[in-house]
Amino acid sequence: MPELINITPAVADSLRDRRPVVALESTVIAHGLPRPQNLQTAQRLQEIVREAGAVPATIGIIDGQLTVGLSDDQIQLLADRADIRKISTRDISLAVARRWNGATTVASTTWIAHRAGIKVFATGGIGGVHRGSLPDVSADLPELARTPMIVVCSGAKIVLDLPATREWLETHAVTILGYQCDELPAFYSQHSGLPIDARVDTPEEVASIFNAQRALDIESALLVTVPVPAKSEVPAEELQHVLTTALEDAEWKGVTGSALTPFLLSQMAERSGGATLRANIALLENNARVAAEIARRVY
Ligand code: PSU
Ligand code: MN
Repeated sequence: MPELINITPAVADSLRDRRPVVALESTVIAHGLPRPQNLQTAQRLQEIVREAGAVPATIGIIDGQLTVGLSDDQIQLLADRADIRKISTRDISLAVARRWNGATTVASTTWIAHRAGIKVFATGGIGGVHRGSLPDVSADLPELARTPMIVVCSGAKIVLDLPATREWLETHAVTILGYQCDELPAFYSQHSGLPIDARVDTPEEVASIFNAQRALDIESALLVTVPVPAKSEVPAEELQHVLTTALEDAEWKGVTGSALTPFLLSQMAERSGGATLRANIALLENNARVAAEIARRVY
């Protein structure tokens, strides 16, 4: 299996020398953000990780190769082409056997990054329990429940049923830290009204909790939730309106499965005049920086 994972030299050298590495996902590039902001953001996230003293490892699938540390050309391919598949954990074997080009979600990025030996992963918002009539639970959740890794995010995406998502994580023993905050962030907003398990104020505190988890052989992820920077937060009233409209649209058009999250994100960006898009990019950048600072304290 390890031969199926192609770890590029810069990342492999860092892992061997125990220097800090931060994994980044590619679904946000291919399906989460519009062009051209998607490519710009992917490049910017890598720069931010480097500036903060860690090595970025953007993960994706090129011609069936699970790749840890995509090159600039490979990132561009995932950003530009319209036929890039969204690969969750269940699709990894299909992508390998059929030599697909694919973008990896939080679930599949976590799966691959852990097997490559990476301990810290930064993303925007994780998937979770969807609202609506179908019981639709993102594969991100079970993957977090069975992978010992630090995942830095701004909570679960606001399109989801946040209380149900929070309950799911509690049931499956995923510890949720609030990074310099006292409640669970709600993606484009700083506030959800939902509890975290503990507040932390420094990367050292995150590292010490992760070390305790490792010593105890706890198999689940440590979720570090970071609020969107205040100046980029979308005001609650504005958000509520675009969110309700996007959810109704999805229901009418019958959008389900892996197409649902990308549909809702793009609808909200369009209807908010780009406000949700700016918030999404700001929180992604901030999370990449926090993740790099944590990675420097985790060995
Ligand atoms: N965070 C963002 N934008 C995104 C995603 C996360 O800021 O597009 C992606 C992640 O890859 C996550 C996926 O795993 O959305 C969830 O999709 P689904 O609900 O279909 O599992
Ligand atoms: Mn789903």
